[in-house]
Amino acid sequence: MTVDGVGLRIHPEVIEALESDTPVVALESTIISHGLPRPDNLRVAREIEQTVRDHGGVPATIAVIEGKPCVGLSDEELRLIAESDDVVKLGVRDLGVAAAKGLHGATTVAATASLAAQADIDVFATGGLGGVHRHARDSWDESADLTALSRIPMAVVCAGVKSILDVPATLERLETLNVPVFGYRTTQFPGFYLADSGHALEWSFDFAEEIADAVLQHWQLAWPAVSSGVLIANPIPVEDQLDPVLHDRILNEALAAADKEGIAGKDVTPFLLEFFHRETGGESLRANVLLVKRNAELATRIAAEIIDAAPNQ
Ligand code: PSU
Ligand code: MN
Repeated sequence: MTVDGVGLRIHPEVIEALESDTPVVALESTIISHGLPRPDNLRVAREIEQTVRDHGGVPATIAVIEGKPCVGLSDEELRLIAESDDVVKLGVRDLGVAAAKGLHGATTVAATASLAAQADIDVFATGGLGGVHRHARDSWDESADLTALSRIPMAVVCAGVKSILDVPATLERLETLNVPVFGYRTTQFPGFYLADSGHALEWSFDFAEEIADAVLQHWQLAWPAVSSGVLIANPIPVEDQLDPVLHDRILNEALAAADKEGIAGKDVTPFLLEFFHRETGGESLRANVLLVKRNAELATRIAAEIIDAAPNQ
């Protein structure tokens, strides 16, 4: 049912899609294991995959199974990532350790983009990107998602970054790292649960075709000086966003709780996400599911346009 590549297992459906110019969209697995609450996470993971299929694409959810980086998972593997307590969160630097120790692992945006690029996938859909944490001046806590995107030519569709982060600092770092940020039908950087983070973007596009064109031109013109990714920011519609008053209250409580409990390192993001899901009584989950599916749809359309513009490149 699956094929072994060099160090990577690529699902035959994904190989076939890549060979036949069918849009392939990479999906991360940390959102399943550490970003969404059980038991909804498995259902949501399946729905995200189905969204890609509904728009004519093939999903490639990426994770590490018994030490093997896998691009495209069986339903049984998706269930393992969603339900097992033995799934560790893996950044790029953890991939070698996980392989050597034969661990099961869920990949962050950084690790997913890295493995997707090795499989020749160009487009990746997620919910929120990691970024610069608040008080990073003291903690030095900046997600490796940012440096990964500075080196991996991947078009990443997200709904911004969560307000648990320092949003303007994250945007500044993306500039330094040569990662362009495009707003899809918005001139404002989205705030994940909220349509608008309050920070303006320089570039906005209204059509997937234009985004694909700009992405391909970026990869042509920036190379070989840089081979960076592109961030496409797709806001949740205002009518579907989390109530801003509820959002601000929970955010302050979450940050205070993390501080009080001394949460540090890779545990910070999962802690804050879980706090939100628990304390908003399902509202944050509703918004999260909606925005990830919208991102999966847009990513599939961009992947199709990239193929139209540069078939079998
Ligand atoms: N932000 C979200 N949901 C998530 C994550 C971030 O809104 O699930 C996950 C992603 O996998 C992201 C990772 O790559 O957290 C970033 O973790 P860290 O801050 O430890 O780099
Ligand atoms: Mn961190």
